[in-house]
Amino acid sequence: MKKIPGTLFHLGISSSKDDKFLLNVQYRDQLVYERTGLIKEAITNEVQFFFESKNLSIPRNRIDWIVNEELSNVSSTNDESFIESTVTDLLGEFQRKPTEEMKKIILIGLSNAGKTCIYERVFGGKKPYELLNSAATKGISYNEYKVGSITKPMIWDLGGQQQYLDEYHGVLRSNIFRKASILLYVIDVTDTDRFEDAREELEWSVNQIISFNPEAMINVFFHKIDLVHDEDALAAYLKKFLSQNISHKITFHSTSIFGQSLFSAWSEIIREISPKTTFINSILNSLKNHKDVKDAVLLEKSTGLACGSTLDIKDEDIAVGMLSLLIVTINKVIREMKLHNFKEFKLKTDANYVLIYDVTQDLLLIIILTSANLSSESILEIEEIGIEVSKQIRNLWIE
Ligand SMILES: Nc1nc2c(ncn2[C@@H]2O[C@H](COP(=O)(O)OP(=O)(O)OP(=O)(O)O)[C@@H](O)[C@H]2O)c(=O)[nH]1
Ligand SMILES: [Mg+2]
Repeated sequence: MKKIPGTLFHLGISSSKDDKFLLNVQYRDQLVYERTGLIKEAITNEVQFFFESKNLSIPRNRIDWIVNEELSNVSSTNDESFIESTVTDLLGEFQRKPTEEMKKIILIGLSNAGKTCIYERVFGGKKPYELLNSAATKGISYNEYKVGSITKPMIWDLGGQQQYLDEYHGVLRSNIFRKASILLYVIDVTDTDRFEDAREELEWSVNQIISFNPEAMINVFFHKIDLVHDEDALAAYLKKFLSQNISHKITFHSTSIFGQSLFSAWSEIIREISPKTTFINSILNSLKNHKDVKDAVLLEKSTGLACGSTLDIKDEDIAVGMLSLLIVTINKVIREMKLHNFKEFKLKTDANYVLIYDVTQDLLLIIILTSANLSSESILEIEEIGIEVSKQIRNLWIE
């Protein structure tokens, strides 16, 4: 509010919808006049009429100056219309796509929790050291990603600064949570002073998403776990503390931009939301039923996410990480040596045998055998099965 010099009146302007403004005038803290839906150019006139009706004569250039001062404040703090219009654009985008293949994922948490880094590490292909100076997200950042044609998550990365959280709790609430399939709540495990705030925000977010979609999946990332000494004790404490008022099932993941934890957490999420997962799993499991096959994994090339796997969840972290590294190296060799397209790769060690097949332009099939000492007939048989299974998976995409 700005005081009108020489009077006891104050004038306030705030933005309302569609680039219109709300004008109000107070006299000794009492609201005495209010007009909504004003265009910018009409405000000075409106103020002048008001004062004329009170038989007060205030020079027009002075009113103009005060109005402009107020307007400049409105536009500098005007995140409302910025963020509201972002959400409107996102929703439009979302509604234009066939919803059965789009999955809306809400990435939310307090400021500085690490949400944007999580996205950039997995889907933006960034290295940890490239993420050390990540800037706070202004409003909502929207990203769409195609995971090996398996599923198309649409990820809303919600800036966590207080002014934005207030918006989410207010007018944007239903736009954000409506039609969302997955809540991905990120908490910075080193930010102990804000554990209680984080708990309240999680509780609120869970209630919102569930009210729109009772089937929604809730995931909590205990993030920046690399900075903690006793990871297991802290995870056990936080599980209890954060879920004290929540009855809906929550899946917890301990994550960090360093190492492989984010990739296995996301692999799990991607598999949960993909309609093709059931088929892939049954194909991979039938492969594993072969007496000489230890495990089978279907890997997405650009992210290294496992779209399907028969590995034990506890082994998957390392195995998927190592396989991704191997594949990056193979691709590099092929590129540098101009060897054209990659078809298959066989790795024999003292103890084991690994077969890698190119399935589609986004997917690789990896078969890990039980032993390196198999007869050449057995290996030949599995190689043929590998080619056949690659075909089956490819058909799943072409149909
Ligand atoms: N040690 C460590 N630091 C991390 C990790 N992830 C993110 N950070 C750091 O945390 C800071 C904040 O990361 P952001 O991803 O920008 O946080 P945000 O949750 O998106 O923040 P807002 O956009 O403001 O809501 C950055 O300085 C990152 O370098 C992690 O796994 N370990
Ligand atoms: Mg961010």
